[in-house]
Amino acid sequence: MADNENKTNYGADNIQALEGLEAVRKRPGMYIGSTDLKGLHHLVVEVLDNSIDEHLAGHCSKIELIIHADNTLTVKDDGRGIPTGMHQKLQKSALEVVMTVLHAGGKFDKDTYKVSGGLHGVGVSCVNALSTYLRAEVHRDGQIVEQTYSQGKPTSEVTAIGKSDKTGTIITFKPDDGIFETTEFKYDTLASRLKELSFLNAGLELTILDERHVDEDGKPRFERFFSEGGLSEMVTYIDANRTPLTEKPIYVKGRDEESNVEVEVAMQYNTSFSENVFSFVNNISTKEGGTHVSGFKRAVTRVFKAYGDENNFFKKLNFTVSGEDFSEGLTAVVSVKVPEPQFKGQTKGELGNSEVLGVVSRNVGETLKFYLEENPQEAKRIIDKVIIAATARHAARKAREMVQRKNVLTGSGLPGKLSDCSSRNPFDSEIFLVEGDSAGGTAKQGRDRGFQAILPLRGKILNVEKAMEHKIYENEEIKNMFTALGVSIEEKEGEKVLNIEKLRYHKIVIMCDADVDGSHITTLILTFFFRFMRPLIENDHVYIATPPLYLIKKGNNSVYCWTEDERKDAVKGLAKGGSTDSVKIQRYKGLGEMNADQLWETTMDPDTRILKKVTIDDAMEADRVFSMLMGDEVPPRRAFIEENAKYANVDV
Ligand code: 0RA
Repeated sequence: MADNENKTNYGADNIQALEGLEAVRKRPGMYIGSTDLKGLHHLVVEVLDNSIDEHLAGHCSKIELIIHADNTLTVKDDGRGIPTGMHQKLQKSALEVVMTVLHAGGKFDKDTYKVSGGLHGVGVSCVNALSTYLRAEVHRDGQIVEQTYSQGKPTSEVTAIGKSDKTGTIITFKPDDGIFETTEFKYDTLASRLKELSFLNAGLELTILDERHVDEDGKPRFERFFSEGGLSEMVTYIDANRTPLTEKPIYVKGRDEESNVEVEVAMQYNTSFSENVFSFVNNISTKEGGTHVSGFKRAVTRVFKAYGDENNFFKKLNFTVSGEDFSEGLTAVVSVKVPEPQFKGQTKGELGNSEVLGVVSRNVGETLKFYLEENPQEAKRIIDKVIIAATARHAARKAREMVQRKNVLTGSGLPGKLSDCSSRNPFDSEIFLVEGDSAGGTAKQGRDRGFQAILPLRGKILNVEKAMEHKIYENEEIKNMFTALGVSIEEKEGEKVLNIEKLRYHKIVIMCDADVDGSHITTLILTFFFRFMRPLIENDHVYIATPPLYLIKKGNNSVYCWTEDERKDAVKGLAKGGSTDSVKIQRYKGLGEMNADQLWETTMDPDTRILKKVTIDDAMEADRVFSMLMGDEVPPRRAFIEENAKYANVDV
């Protein structure tokens, strides 16, 4: 037990018993958030978190994840193993208690775990309750012990099945298809979580094996994630397609004795204009930030401002620099470990613990101050960048105010190009952002004007990844989007926030040609939404229309097709076994090649169209993709587009 700080010998009796598992099956949403794809993956996260806790306690160096051919999943770790001794009060093996009693993960026992994982923190017993089959295998005290379950109930005794000189836990489970909408795991979702975990836990090895996808040599898809550099390496990875201002990220690590809060930060400035702060509490991403992010920003502003003032760098400015000037072109990862985290906000993605703010601010402040003193050249480069940001912000505010003032001056303020719908109820109103005036005209004729509005956008909209902020607010197409949508950027406590209270349409549909240019324009519009109107994506308001690729005709019969397979089937179907010569194939390249009726039928009619919802599963990957697609470096962009050319748009 030498490496266990708390010197508590974790035995079977430390595990507290609480509730039964029926509650979990009755109301799964209450425990794992939802029963959709997200809920399904939450099961994996829940098991993984237990293994990560073993790593944080200093007992686990490797975690293996296996997706089996039938979507059964295995998580294997080399931690201490779930205790298997007799639980005195319950007269059962501790293993059975951990697996079958809610909240019996030991996590609620503060002496045992330095940090508790899991956003919901419900433990493996929930996973067990929601699985038709689960098997736990524990290597501990020289033995291998197993037990199996179904829907949370044991289907065997806790049985010793052999000897082992190792320790660890292997959990294999099959999610209940009577509970989940889908039970098919997504490789990318799981792999990117493992990648993230490898950065957050330097030195921990994580692997994923997908037995569903076997290559030509019969080998299943496999990846290994391991980071020696941790958060600094993560920042370098995120900024792979940006130009850094300094040679290496600035790294901060500290711990507060009193609160037992641990702080780890890596940060680096680059030549771009966007701010990218990713934050985590106990390895869980906090999308809405919280006290740890506030503490970080406070320290950055305070230290840089004091340094600039002391050295008279800001003398020539006739206005004061503000907090946001210090975060332009800043990429940072803020990771804290908090013994009893409190999560707030609608999606519980914001840290609430007030003690964390001071701890982060103090630790980051000290390291930064030291860094600036030690590295005057880098410091000067960063301050110069801050001065440019402040000057640009000044210009941008004026431009933004112009856009917003103009609204008030011109009555309704709606752009002249907008063909609005008659409904004034945002809940059932839709707006189509259409590439080009001509397609805009067709869409205008084809739409249901009751609830569908059309805003044509001229050609390629501004690339916001490269442009200065004030240029963005001066851009005609972007101004039109702000005013048509009814959203505005406001400043609250020095931070820009998007006000979507007056959003005029709850569905915003990007409709572009199904060719390379069209997907480029879609990407430009998405980049704009991602950087300037992200809450619209986060609240499920943004969609992509999918016009068909082909119209297959024979005589009076015709079929629309969206894929190559559909095209082949349609040609065969219409030929009815006869010659295919009389079957006409029309390839649609542009929306303009369809008439108004066809466009309505295939792409706009809610009963028949296919809309793709734009989501941000993984903000880090989305940021990398956008900075790559729209940034300075050409080679990675070309490689990406060549690789993904078939799949018209970027999956975010
Ligand atoms: C309860 C107590 C201890 C560890 C675990 C549960 C545990 C659970 C899982 C789930 C997957 N892998 C796991 N590894 C460990 C503490 C054990 C001790 O103090 O020896």
